[in-house]
Amino acid sequence: MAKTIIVSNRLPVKIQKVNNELVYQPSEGGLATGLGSIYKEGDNVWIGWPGLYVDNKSTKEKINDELKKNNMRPVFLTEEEIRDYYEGFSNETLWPTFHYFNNYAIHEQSLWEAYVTVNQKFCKEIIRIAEPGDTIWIHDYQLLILPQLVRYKLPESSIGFFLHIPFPSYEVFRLLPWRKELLNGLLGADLIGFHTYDDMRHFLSSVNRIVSLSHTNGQVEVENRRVLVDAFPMGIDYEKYHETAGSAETIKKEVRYRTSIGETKLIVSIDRLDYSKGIPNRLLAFEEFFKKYPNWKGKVSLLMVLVPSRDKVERYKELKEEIDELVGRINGQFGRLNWTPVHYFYRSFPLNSLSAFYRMADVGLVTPMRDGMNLVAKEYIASKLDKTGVLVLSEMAGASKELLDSILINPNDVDQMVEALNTALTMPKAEQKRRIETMQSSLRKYNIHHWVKVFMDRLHYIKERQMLLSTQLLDAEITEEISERYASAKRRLIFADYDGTLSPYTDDPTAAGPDKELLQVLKTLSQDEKNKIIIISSRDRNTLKCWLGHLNIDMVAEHGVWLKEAGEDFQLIDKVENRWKYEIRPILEDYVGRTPGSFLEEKDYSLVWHYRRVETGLGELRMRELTSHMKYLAPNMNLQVLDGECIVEVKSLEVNKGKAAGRWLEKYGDADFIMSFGDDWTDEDTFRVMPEHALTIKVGSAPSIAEYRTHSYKEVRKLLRTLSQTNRLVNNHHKE
Ligand code: GDG
Repeated sequence: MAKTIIVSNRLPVKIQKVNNELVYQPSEGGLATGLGSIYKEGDNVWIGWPGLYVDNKSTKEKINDELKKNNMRPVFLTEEEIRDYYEGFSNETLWPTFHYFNNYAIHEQSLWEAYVTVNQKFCKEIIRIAEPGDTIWIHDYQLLILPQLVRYKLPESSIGFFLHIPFPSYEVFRLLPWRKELLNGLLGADLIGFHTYDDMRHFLSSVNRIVSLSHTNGQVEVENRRVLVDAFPMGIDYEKYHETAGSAETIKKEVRYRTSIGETKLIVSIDRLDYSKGIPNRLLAFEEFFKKYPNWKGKVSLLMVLVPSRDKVERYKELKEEIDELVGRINGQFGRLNWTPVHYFYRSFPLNSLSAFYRMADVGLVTPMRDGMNLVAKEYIASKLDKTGVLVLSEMAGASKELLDSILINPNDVDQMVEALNTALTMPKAEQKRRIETMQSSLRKYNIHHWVKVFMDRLHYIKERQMLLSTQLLDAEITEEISERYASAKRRLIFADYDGTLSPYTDDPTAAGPDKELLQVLKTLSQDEKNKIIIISSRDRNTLKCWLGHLNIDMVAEHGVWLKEAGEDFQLIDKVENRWKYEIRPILEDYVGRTPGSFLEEKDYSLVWHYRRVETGLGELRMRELTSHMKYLAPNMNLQVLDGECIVEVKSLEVNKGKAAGRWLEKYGDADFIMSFGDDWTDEDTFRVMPEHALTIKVGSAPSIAEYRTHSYKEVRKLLRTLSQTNRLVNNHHKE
């Protein structure tokens, strides 16, 4: 049976050596809880580093066997790998960059190489156990290139990736020397998830600018595979936090803590010690708070838990010293014999203690400079059984997008934090209750189990979409069938669009003329008297004539306004009303004026605004503006607005490619082989008029009514070449 393979840097277990014995403790993290329901089932498995350095074989085997019983597989790391991949590239290059502390980031090739090596190690372990049909879910910034490594080895596999930390804006991400490799690595996944919409759009913009792939509704075409990018705000195990807060053990602890602290009001903050968590700013605000509101002295304390983390990294040591100093300064300045302003703990606590802190706290203070989500904010709300308490939350945390009933602050604004503390401490109970209730009902619904389900559903969705698209692919078998039909036909009609179908798109549309290969294949095909080749393009007639006029082929220019049979001149299809141009031209000219790099092209029966050379992003913005502007005007003026490859074209509804193609279908009603190629949605009009026995072939992956699909113009050429040779082979055969 197909299984799910979870992959993360750390396994959901803590292994420690106590008196030379290995002690296994399940990890309490939200991710472990959320995915627990998955990896513990059947053959499912979790792959990760067990979190400690193991130097001998027999211990490795022991760990291996023990973990196997609990559906886990270890990836062991050498001491150098722990230093360079984990502490180095992951925590000293990626972590600071992704949290906008890019001036803290180190850029060292040797660390990058270790990162690649360890990702390969993870890949090997996946390959060892993955079977066709399995789902692989990779987590977080330590494994950014793993999706692509797995994709190379298992091209058909179903791979999801979730990033737990923020994805920075393009301007920051681009600073990384390995930016391309990192993006391509991620794009090996089928689904890429982020906590927030902002992270997702930062990622898509980097993909667009760095690896030149655009997206439609969060879907990116990567080498003929559709990748879905989406936001999945991670939830917590709501019931667990809610129930723990009501447990006898927690209440017992609360009573004990309260007895030693006394009846002061309490503000609680809980974080891993990290510069991204905004701890010094929080302390500065707390200091300012007593200066601005001295009447709170003696009446409120801050209970600050900092969980030791990455203490081998210099930055973290420095931060620890800075915090120690600030706490000392505040306590020294304001403290009294019977009152401590900051209760500071540099260690971790069991869940019950944490829960007691949440219960006791009048204010939850969460002030990161950047945070992917921040689960502490959510846990604080879930633990408030009596529904009193106020959350003060940084708008730089992903959680701020959901917890709108908290007091949102900018962690760089000390004055604002001071005011927020005062507002929180004086907020009427009824108001507190209203806010907590609203947030609780949302957290209850969007919990960790919901998060896992939605992610998995989306992964299955995109896999199904990919399959749907790939079933129609023009493969070797279908090509052979087409060749046979072609060979036995008496009269053949071949309709083909030009740009994007027979030729690639270029930066300069005037430079997209046919190359030797294309001219040769068209020439060979058109020399066969059974063939009629018709190029149906939106190009102007003079360009088409200049590029292809010397061949024995028919042509349709400007979407069907002009028709030409081989050897003759272009004829106007019908008299078409053109007065609309007076009204529309000034609007398009206005867009040209506002958009450097864009230009207006005037065709006989249409106007085209080009933005191929406009700054990336600006062009798309103006295009959306212009199309919505035009789509509002168009229906009343009997016009059609087409948004194609870096163009917006406005034309009369009376002309279209299908109407033009109809002329040939009528004239050559006896044709027993009809084939039509096209890549954009104007070609759908051609497909639509084709008789049932015709072969319709879409180039690219956009939705289409065509029967078959190819990835690019190259395959169209290949097919045409095959047909032109079929032709020759058959003729030779007859001659023999
Ligand atoms: C990363 C992203 C994102 C803390 N102290 C103790 C303890 N904790 C638990 C908390 C909470 C967890 O650790 C911390 O989670 P956060 O979300 O606050 O932060 P990161 O560790 O940086 O996590 C973050 C997260 O991934 C998930 O995607 O939200 O943005 O940076 O659950 O309760 N638990 C116990 N004792 C402690 O002393 N038992």
